[in-house]
Amino acid sequence: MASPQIELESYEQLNRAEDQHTYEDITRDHEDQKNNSIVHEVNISWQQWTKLSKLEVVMENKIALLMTKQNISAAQIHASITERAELGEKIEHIEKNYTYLMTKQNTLDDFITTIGIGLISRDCGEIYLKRGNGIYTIFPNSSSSRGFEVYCDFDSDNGKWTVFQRRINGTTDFYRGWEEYENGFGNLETEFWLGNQKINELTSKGLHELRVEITDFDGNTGYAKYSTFSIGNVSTQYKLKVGGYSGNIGDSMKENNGMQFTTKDKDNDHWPFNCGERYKGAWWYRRCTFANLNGKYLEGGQEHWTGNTWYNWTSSSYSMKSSVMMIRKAYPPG
Ligand SMILES: [Ca+2]
Repeated sequence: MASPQIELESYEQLNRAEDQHTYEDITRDHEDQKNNSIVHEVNISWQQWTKLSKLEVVMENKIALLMTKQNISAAQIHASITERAELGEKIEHIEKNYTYLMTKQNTLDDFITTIGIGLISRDCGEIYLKRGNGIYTIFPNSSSSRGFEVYCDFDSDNGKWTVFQRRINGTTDFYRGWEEYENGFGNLETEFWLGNQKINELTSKGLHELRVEITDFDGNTGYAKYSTFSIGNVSTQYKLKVGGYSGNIGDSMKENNGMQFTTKDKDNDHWPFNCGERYKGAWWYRRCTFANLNGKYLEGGQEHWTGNTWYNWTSSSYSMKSSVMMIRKAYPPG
């Protein structure tokens, strides 16, 4: 960097030199400058003009290109805006469809729930998908998830019967104690007692009717129907309520109405001794009974009070070849 003192000296020298210029010098310098400037202008025009023209064309082309690009950008922006608008419409459409489908799904869910509740059968009268007579799972207590298997009869007397007792060939021993009668035993396809707990559960709500079918060893069949049937829970000792007889084998259960259940190990009867032991069965004995369908299975039409008897049909202690006891919901007339 030059010192300010040197700069000042140079400036003063220059001033002194200028002071020495004569008028002629000044005039000549002026003329020279004028000529030089003309030459200078001409020189620029000739050297640069072509270049400038070319540059101008290039610039114009570039401007044109930029304009095109700008137009393309504008078009693209416009297209984007249009696309966005279309996309917005599509989204709106999808949202509407979604709302509609959700409504449909809710309706369908309600329908399935209704059908689902409908498909839960409380007894054989509510089986929708019937596969003929046989074993089905029912849920007698709709507020509980506990279901159990029963045998359904859809043929006898307009069907819908839930079977709770069957004897056909004597392969199952029916001379059993309280607990087994309470919980049930045997094979639902052949011989069984469904169980007092389950019979109570089945008959504790609504009215039920009872149908008894018996067959002797000569192939004769008969039935007894009771318009009222239920048994109480364990606290009542599974007390029987039965009445409203109709049929063709006589009312052999009249004496059992209002009685508690008796087994060989639990005496709830009105007889001084145990009717269960005496009759080799388990029943709603009073001072014993006219019906003893859980008695011994005796072959070939034997007569004995310990047998599978229905006194009012034969006026004897004839032991039946088969017996079936079943219930279904009874609807009050009208
Ligand atoms: Ca007794």
